[in-house]
Amino acid sequence: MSPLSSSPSTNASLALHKGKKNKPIRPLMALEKAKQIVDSSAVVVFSKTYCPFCARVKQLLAQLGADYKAVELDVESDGPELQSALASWTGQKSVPNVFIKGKHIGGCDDTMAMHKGGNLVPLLREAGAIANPSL
Ligand SMILES: N[C@@H](CCC(=O)N[C@@H](CS)C(=O)NCC(=O)O)C(=O)O
Repeated sequence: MSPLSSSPSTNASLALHKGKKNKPIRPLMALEKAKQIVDSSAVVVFSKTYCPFCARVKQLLAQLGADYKAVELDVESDGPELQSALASWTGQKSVPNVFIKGKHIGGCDDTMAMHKGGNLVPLLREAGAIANPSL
C-alpha cells in the first residue's frame, strides 16, 4: 500500500475558471478598483503621461514635497475602464483627476486654485502626505 495519495479535487477546482467572462461586470470592477486605489494612498493623481495639466499637478506636489501615487491611465491596460469609472463616480471625465485623503479634489485648475487659496498644503499635511513641521 502506498502512503501517497493524489488529490481528486485539483481538476474540479480548475473547472471553476472555465466560464466565459461576463461583460457587464467590468465597469463595476473598474469602479471597485478605482475606489481601492483612492483608499490606499493619501494622494492619488489619475494621470496620462503626455498630459501637460497632469505634469503641472505632479510637479506642484513634488515641489511641495508631497508623497503621491500617480496612476497613468494611458499605460494601464484597464486605463479606459478606470477613466470611465472615475467619470461616473466623480462626474469628471478629464485627467488629472486628483484625490486627497479619499476626497475628490478635481483637475489641474481645481488643484492650483486650492493651492493659491492656501488650502492645499494644510490638506496635504492633514493627509500625512507632507511631514508636519517639527516644533
Ligand atoms: N481644465 C482641465 C484640463 C484637463 C484636460 O484637458 N485634460 C485632457 C488631457 S491633457 C483630457 O483629460 N482629455 C481627455 C482625455 O484624455 O480623455 C484641468 O484643469 O484639469
